[in-house]
Amino acid sequence: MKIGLLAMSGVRAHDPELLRLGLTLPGFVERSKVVASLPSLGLLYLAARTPPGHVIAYYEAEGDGHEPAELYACDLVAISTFSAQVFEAYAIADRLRAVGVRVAMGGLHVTALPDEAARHADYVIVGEGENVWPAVVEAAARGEGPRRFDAKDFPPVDVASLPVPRYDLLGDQRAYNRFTVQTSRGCPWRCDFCASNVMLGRPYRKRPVEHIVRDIEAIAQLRDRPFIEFADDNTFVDKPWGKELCRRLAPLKLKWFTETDISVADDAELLELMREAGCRQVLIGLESPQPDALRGVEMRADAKARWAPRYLERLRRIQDHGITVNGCFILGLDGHTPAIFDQVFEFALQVPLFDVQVTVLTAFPGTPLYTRMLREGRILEPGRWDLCTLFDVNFAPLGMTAGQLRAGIHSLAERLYNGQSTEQRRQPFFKRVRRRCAIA
Ligand code: B12
Ligand code: SF4
Repeated sequence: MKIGLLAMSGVRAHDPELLRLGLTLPGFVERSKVVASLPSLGLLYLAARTPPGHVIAYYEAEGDGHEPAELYACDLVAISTFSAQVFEAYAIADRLRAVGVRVAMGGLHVTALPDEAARHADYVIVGEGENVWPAVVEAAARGEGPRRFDAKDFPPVDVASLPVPRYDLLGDQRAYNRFTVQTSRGCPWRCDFCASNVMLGRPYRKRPVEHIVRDIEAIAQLRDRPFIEFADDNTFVDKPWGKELCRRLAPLKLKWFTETDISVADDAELLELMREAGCRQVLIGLESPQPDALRGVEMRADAKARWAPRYLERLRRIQDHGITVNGCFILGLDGHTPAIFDQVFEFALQVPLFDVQVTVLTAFPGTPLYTRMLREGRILEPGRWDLCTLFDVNFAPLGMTAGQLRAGIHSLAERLYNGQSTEQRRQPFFKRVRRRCAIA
């Protein structure tokens, strides 16, 4: 069979005012530009698990109507879904099926809502794909009719036996400036809004360090000095393993970025090793500078509410080690009033945070937050998955109106990302790094 893997690429946002701001504020577009060109790691894993005897190719679509023509010559097309682009993916799937191409759909959105996806796909896959995919390919090769595959009915994915993702399929047609590698799957915490962790419902699992190095070396065969983005939920949960990882990465002379919780700040040795291993930035979900607004958000141990009172000193400690922080705030939490916009702005400058990401509270399907908001009648337009962008408001906040939330994020974005604030947030970091270099 000829198999096409289709990733929906780019970032999504509908709010016209934010889109306008995005065009004029460099700090706002920087990260979106960088991340928009990341390939789909999930599909590259499936490619590596495809049984022999099939021809396989990787494609990307920027949106509905932009799918490559080559897909129509495939026997089977596998589409990976996030909520924000799922309607575009469904439209493409419908067109492919209309001309007889079989369509398999998996990923986070489909895992949460398999019945919805079954209206648009021949094969719907729930959960992690690696051990299910060979059965999907065989079903398609036999010409089997529509069917659902659940990862629970297959052996669980052992992260110690993951293959090298087929990075070689990416070719040269897109300017991929970063590559994703996973060092771990899952997260020990349970934030009520988190779509990535809750969805797959598996415990935190870390990969053998030598496999991570093996995957990075595979990327280095294709690109000189690649920038690596670890596509983890929370990389440095296990500190001794994290240190071992950094020791193995250091000789590779890489630059990398990852997502982690703030507990890295409490281990000076780890921070030192991270910097020596090429860590350029850590993205940390702070969610709110206000501990009260965080109460109950992390459902296992109220970790974020407990951490928040010491955010300032811990963030400074990370940046003092020469690693920039991208601090992420969620606006519109139940404990937030319109005062939150000034509080976030002041906090970002007080640290000062090298990068800041402000997004609106988003109820992704499958999350505890979504179930609660639906029960409370607070979703403004139920089923509008295209609004699950992290930038579009689709719920009624408690401490302000939806309009105040929209206006607040607009003005906050304008204040945070203008040239003067960006300079104010970044300059102290550069000064400290120069001082460190002079001392060393
Ligand atoms: C890298 C990344 C991106 C890249 C994606 C590149 C790409 N084309 O895949 C970019 C930067 C483009 C991106 C964009 C967006 N992202 Co993003 N992103 C991530 C991140 C950090 C890692 C994803 C990843 O690589 N995971 C590792 C792989 C191995 O897992 P996977 O993709 O889930 O695939 C496995 C299974 O799902 C399954 N599977 C997946 N697809 C298929 C298909 C078939 C046929 C089968 C059988 C199985 C299968 O098998 C795979 C292997 O086990 C996650 C956070 C996270 N930790 O997951 C957020 C995350 C996925 N992103 C998110 C969001 C909200 C967005 C945006 C909407 C942001 C925006 N405003 O634009 C956009 C979506 C637009 C779009 N193009 O779809 C949310 C999604 C929530 C949801 N339910 O949709 C997440 C979970 C972050 C979060 N916690 O909020 N993102
Ligand atoms: S700490 Fe991050 S990855 Fe872990 S559950 Fe919370 S939001 Fe998700």
